[in-house]
Amino acid sequence: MFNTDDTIVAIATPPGRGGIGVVRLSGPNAQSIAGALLSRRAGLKARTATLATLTRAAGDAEQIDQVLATFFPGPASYTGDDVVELSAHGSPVVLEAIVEAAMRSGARLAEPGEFTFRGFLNGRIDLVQAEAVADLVDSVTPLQARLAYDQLEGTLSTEIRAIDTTLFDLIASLEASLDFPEEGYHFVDRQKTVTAIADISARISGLLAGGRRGRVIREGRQVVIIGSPNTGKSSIFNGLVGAGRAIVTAVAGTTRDLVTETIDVCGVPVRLVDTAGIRETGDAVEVEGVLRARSALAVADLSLLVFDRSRPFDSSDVQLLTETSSCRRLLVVNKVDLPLVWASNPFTAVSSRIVEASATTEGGLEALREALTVELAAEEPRRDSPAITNTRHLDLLERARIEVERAGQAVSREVSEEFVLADLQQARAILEEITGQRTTEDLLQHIFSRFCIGK
Ligand SMILES: Nc1nc2c(ncn2[C@@H]2O[C@H](COP(=O)(O)OP(=O)(O)O)[C@@H](O)[C@H]2O)c(=O)[nH]1
Ligand SMILES: [Mg+2]
Repeated sequence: MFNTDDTIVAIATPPGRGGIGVVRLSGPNAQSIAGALLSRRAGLKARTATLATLTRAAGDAEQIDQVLATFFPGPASYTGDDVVELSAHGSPVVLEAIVEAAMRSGARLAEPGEFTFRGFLNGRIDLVQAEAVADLVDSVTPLQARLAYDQLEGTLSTEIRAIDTTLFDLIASLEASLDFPEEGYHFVDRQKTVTAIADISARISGLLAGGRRGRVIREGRQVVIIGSPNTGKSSIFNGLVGAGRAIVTAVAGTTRDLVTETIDVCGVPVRLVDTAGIRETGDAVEVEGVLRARSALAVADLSLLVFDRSRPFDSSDVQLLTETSSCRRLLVVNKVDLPLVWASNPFTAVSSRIVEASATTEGGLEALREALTVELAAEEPRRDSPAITNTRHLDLLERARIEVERAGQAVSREVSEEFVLADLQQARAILEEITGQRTTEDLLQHIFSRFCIGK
C-alpha cells in the first residue's frame, strides 16, 4: 500500500500558526536530505538538538528559517528508519517551504499515517499500539486519552500475547500427543486440557467484560434533548455545554435544525443534541426540524425530556411521555425559579429519574450532570486491567472466545485431537489478527487511513 524504502516528509504539527512547527523526515536519506538543506559542515549528532540555518536547496544562499534539527538513527526511532525532525517557527508558509525544499532534495510527501505505518512494519509497535496512536491523537476527554495511552504502552497487547503464548503451549502439547499416538491419549491429560482451555476462555471473557465500557469511552454517547417548544431545551443545552452555542429565543420554534456539541461527562464524550422539539406544526422548516428530532431520538442512548412547570402540563407533554416510554430517558422539570402551575403531579406513573432545574439561575444543572453520569453508567475502568475500546478488537476477541469454547467442548466430547487443534489454531490466528501479526492489506489500509498527515 505504501512504498517503504524511500524517504518521506510531512509537517507533523497541526495546520495553522504556532510557536513551533515540526517537519519530520523518515527513510534512508533522511539524514543526507536534511544535511543538504542545513548550513552545517558536520553531520547531525544522534538524538541531539542542533541549531542550524535551513536553506531552500543545497548551496542555495536563500535562507528559509533557523531550525532545531534532531537526528534519530534507526532502528531506535519512531518509524524504525532514520528520522530527522526539524523544529522551525510555526508558520504554515515556513513549514511548507521546508517540505518543498526536502522534496526538491528527493523526499516524497508522506501519506496520512505513513510514519506510524513504518513503525508498525519495522516492528516498533504492533497494530493495537498503532491504533492507540490514532486514538490518543483523536481523544477529546482525559479518560479517553488515558485509555489510549495505556493501550499504546502495550497493556492490551501484552495480555493478548500472553493468552496467545498459553494457547501455543497447549497446542504444542496436543501436537506431541498426535506425533506419538502409540503413547496413547494419556500423553495429555484430558481433564488438564479441559481446565487449561477453560482458563484461556475465562481470560478472554475477562477482557471482553471490560470492553463494552471501554467502547463507550472511545466512541461516546448521544443524548438528545426533547420537549415542547419554549420549555427551555436550548437553555438547558447551553447550560450543560457552558457556552451560548444554541440560539435561545422567546418565540416558539426557533431551534429548527439539530444543534450538537460534545461535552465531557465523567470522561465519556457525550454528544448533546438540541432539537426543535416535537409538536404539531404547519411551518415547513419546522416540520423538517421535528422530523430530525424524531430521528435523533431513535438513535440516542438517552433522551432528556424537558418540561416547563410555569405553564400547564398539556396534551403534547403527555404525548411526549407516552412516545418515549420505552426509551432510556431522564426527565427535567425546568424553570423551578418560576411558580409551579401544575395542579397535580403529572409523573406519578413514571419511574424515570426526575431532575428539577432552572436553566436561568443554573440551579439543578450540577444535579443534572450527575444524573447524566448515572444514567450513562460512567464508572471508570480499573487501571490494572486493559480496557478494550475498539470494536475491531472486541469482535475478534469474541470470535477467539467462541473457537476456544468449541475446542473445550470437543475435548469434553472426546472428539479426536485434530479437531481440538484446528479450533485452537483458529483462535490463535484470530488473536494474531488483533495485534497485526496476521493482517490483510485492506485492514491496514482501513486503519491507517484514519490517521492525520505527519503521524
Ligand atoms: N424563568 C426561566 N426562564 C427560562 C428558563 N429556561 C428557559 N427560560 C426561557 O424560556 C424561553 C424559551 O427557552 P428556550 O431555551 O429557547 O426553549 P426551547 O424552545 O425549549 O429551546 C426563553 O425566553 C428562556 O429565556 C428557566 O429555567 N427559568
Ligand atoms: Mg430551542
